[in-house]
Amino acid sequence: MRPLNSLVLDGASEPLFFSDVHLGEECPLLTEPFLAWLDKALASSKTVFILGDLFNAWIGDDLLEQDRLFPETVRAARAVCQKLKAFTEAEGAAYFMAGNRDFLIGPNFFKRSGLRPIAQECLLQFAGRRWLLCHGDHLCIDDRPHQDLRSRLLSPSWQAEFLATSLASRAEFATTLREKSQAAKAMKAEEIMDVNRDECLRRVRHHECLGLIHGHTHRPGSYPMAEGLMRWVIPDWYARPNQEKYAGYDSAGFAGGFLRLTGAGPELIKVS
Ligand SMILES: [Mn+2]
Repeated sequence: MRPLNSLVLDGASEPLFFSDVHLGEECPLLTEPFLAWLDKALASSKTVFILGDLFNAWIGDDLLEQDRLFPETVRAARAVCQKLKAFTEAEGAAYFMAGNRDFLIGPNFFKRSGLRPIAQECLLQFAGRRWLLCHGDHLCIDDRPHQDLRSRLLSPSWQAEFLATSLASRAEFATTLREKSQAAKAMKAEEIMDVNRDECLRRVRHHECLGLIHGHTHRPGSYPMAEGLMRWVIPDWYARPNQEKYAGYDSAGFAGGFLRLTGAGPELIKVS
């Protein structure tokens, strides 16, 4: 299925946006609360967007056909697919944009979930306004090592070669990559891992949009750009590492959220 570069929504139903849920082995406490919120979201809108990093690591759709490797990821993925399939069969529309962790979500996953793939930069026209949707990591141009890795992992030849190896060796690769990325992150300055403001403005001007909606940076909020343009960052999801320690102020042990696009503009909704 070819990813869509643009879409027009008529404004009858306010779309919801999720990103950076990072479901998987590293955060099993998040699966149930997220699935419960997904149910609520699907009941309250006819259009849902997932703008990347739904999973902490996705090493190929054949994950779904087994139970031994990444069992929490597989369990969460099957549940997500089932919910979205029912939603899309009942006339809902659900769109998926690849993040830097789940870019290997492929045709089988799309078929099982009813999700439609959208391109890395996708224009959305809603209620007479144009928004640029992206995951966000391609805007972090000051992080050279990330951009170099990104171009390597997104190349079709690398992906074809990788997918031809065994699931077990792909799992090992993903685990090593994750460890390397965490070690590198600890060494990088905070602002290097954020989007480059000039680049954001360039992309928004290039597409003649009113603003930008993205995830990835884990800095939820709304940020004014030049010329009255706005950049909105969708909330990321995380579970508290130690529920007992934090029990005093958050018994549910997780935090997350989503963005709702209304006729008046985006709204951030945080949940915990
Ligand atoms: Mn990301």
